[in-house]
Parts: sequence; structure tokens; C-alpha cells
Amino acid sequence: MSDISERFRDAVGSGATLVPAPGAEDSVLAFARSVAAGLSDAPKWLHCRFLYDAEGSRLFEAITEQPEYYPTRTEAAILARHAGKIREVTGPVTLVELGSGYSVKTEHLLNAYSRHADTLRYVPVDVSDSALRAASRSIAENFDDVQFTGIAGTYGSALPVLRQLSPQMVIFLGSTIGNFNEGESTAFWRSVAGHLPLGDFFLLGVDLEKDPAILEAAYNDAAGVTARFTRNYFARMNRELGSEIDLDEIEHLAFWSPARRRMEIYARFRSAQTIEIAPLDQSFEIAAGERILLEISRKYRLPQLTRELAKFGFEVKRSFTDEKRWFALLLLERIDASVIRSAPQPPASR
Ligand code: SAH
Ligand code: AVI
Repeated sequence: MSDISERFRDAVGSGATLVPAPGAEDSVLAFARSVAAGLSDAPKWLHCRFLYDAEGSRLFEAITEQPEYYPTRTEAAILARHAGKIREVTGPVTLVELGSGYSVKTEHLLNAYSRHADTLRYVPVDVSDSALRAASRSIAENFDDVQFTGIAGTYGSALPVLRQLSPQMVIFLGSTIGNFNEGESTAFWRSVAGHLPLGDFFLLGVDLEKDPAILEAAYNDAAGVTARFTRNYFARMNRELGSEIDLDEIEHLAFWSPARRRMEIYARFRSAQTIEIAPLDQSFEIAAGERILLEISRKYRLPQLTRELAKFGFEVKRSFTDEKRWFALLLLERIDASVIRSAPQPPASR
């Protein structure tokens, strides 16, 4: 099997718009194994990356349109206002986006970057094929000068491509970094730092700490779309793993954990159920009232985050926020960690 760098080169050469990352072909087995690992543990958990099949990606887009879910519209407004300034700092670069989804907000950046270039290269990376295809259609309709090569796979499987894309800006929006726990976050930054050449850029969107009532409302929208997103995890298990779960017996539970400074999103089972994982010929018992952790969403304080990023060789060049200081966009440069300056960081522009 060819590695991702070869696959990517071949895809660009042949004009293909989607490249499957190695391993993407075994997605049902990967799903089955991940579910079995999480349900064997105590307390039980499920990995949030599998929230995003075609239906999950569609539901996430619907979440972003709910009045209570402020992060998307707040970040979009920051991007609309500052995309030109970001382009001024980075100059002409390839845009690589991790967890790009439908790439809706990215269009602000594509606008700013394509204005200055005959051809702009855009490389979105996402586990959701359907989201990449939707993004590809929308970008083809709105831009005639963007060369789109999507990578269908995990962040980790795509990072080795970064060496061949320099000069570049890697984009990670939506505060999706907040869905990683501390260990995953450390491993992620270490791996990005290992693959991103010095002098390249990273644009990071992060949701900031705020009144827990605002946070809890964002993850418990009145229309119940986030609850459907949670339930879709189990619907996907029924579709792909033959799990036979009674979805009506699952409740969505989302609350702020002050101790861990994160939202925690669970599925709670009203009654006992047996979950089958047909591809592995395994089954798991869930007790009445038991809850399964599906997702965390960490919220940030900028001074701590800036210090943390510096440890991995990322220096804040510019930071942007909104009037309420609810969300921030950090433009980072990958620099040699041994020369990180101890000077204070520039204040965030509004
Ligand atoms: N960036 C968009 C979408 C965020 S939703 C926005 O800000 O609105 C998170 C996206 O990351 C989804 O499209 C999901 O399919 C993708 N994703 C989740 N885990 C992933 C992983 N491990 N590797 C690659 N993509 C992942
Ligand atoms: C993709 N991610 C940043 C979203 C979040 O806010 O943590 C996922 C989400 N889950 C429920 N609502 C939104």
C-alpha cells in the first residue's frame, strides 16, 4: 500500500479531488474496534471522531445554525473581519485544514487568499467523506481559482503530507482542539510540530471560558439538534455494527465540569440494554441509568494556552477576538522551541 505522500502526489497529478488516507478503507472495522475498546473500559466512553458519518456531519452543520450555539457564528465574524490581515502576515501559502467539515467559514480565508493568487491550493482533511464532497461542490461553485485536494482520513494519517506543502498555513477551526483530552492534545501538538516545517503557520480557533449557563445552553439547544447528534452515534452503530440499540431509551446529557474546565457530553441509558458488535462477534451490557462519555469540549484561557503552545515551538504572531471575548483566533508560527522569546504576547485585536 502506498503511503499518504505518494497517494497525495498521484492524486494531484491526476486532478482527483479526494485522496483516501491509508487505513480509511477499513473504517467499519476501525469503528468496531474503537467502540469495543470504549465499552470494555470503566467508566465507558466512545471516541468522538465517529460522531461524524454523513448523518452526523449534517447534524453538526444544523447545530451550528442553532441560536444557542454561538461558537460558529462568532468565529465566522472574526474570520470575516481579519482574513485580510492574516493573509498579510503569512503571504502566499497553501491552506491545509484539519477537521474541515463543510468548509463554510473557510470561504472567508479562501476569499482573502485567492484575491492575490492565480491558483490557490486548498487541502482539507476530514474523516467524513460526505463533508469533504459537500465542501468540494460548494468551493467549485464559488471559486474558479482554488485547487481542491481533500484527504479523507484522520489528522494523524494526513500530517506526513505537510512536508511537501510548505510554505503553508494549517488551519484548525471551531475549537475542535477542545475535543481532545490533555494527553491527546499533547500528542497532537508534538506530532504537528514534528511535521510542520519551521517558518510555516498554524491558525487555531479556540472557544474561551465563559459563564457556564451560556456553555450549557450551547450544548442543550431547545430544538434538540445536539441530542439527535448524540443519538446518531448509536444509530450509526445499528447501521454499521448491527448493534440493535433501542434509541428511544437514550438521553443526551451535557454539562459544565468546573473541576476540569470542560463541557462533558454523555449518552444516558434509561433501561438496561445489550449492545452487539457484529464484526467482532462481541456484546456489551449497559445498566439502567448508566452513562457513556461521548465527547468533551474544553474551553480555554489565552495566557495558559499561549504558554502551552510555546512548549511545542508555536509562537503567537497575532491574536484576534470578538467584542464579548467569547472566542479567539490565534495565528501561530512554527519556530525553533529553543528560541521562543519570553516577551509578552501581542494583545488580541477586536
Ligand atoms: N471545522 C468545522 C467542522 C468542525 S466539526 C467547523 O469549525 O465548523 C469537527 C470536524 O472534524 C468534523 O467534520 C469531523 O468529521 C472531523 N473530525 C473529527 N475527528 C477527526 C479526526 N480524528 N481526524 C480527522 N477529522 C476529524
Ligand atoms: C466540533 N466541536 C468543536 C464541537 C464542540 O463544540 O465541541 C462539537 C459539538 N458537539 C456538540 N455540539 C458541538
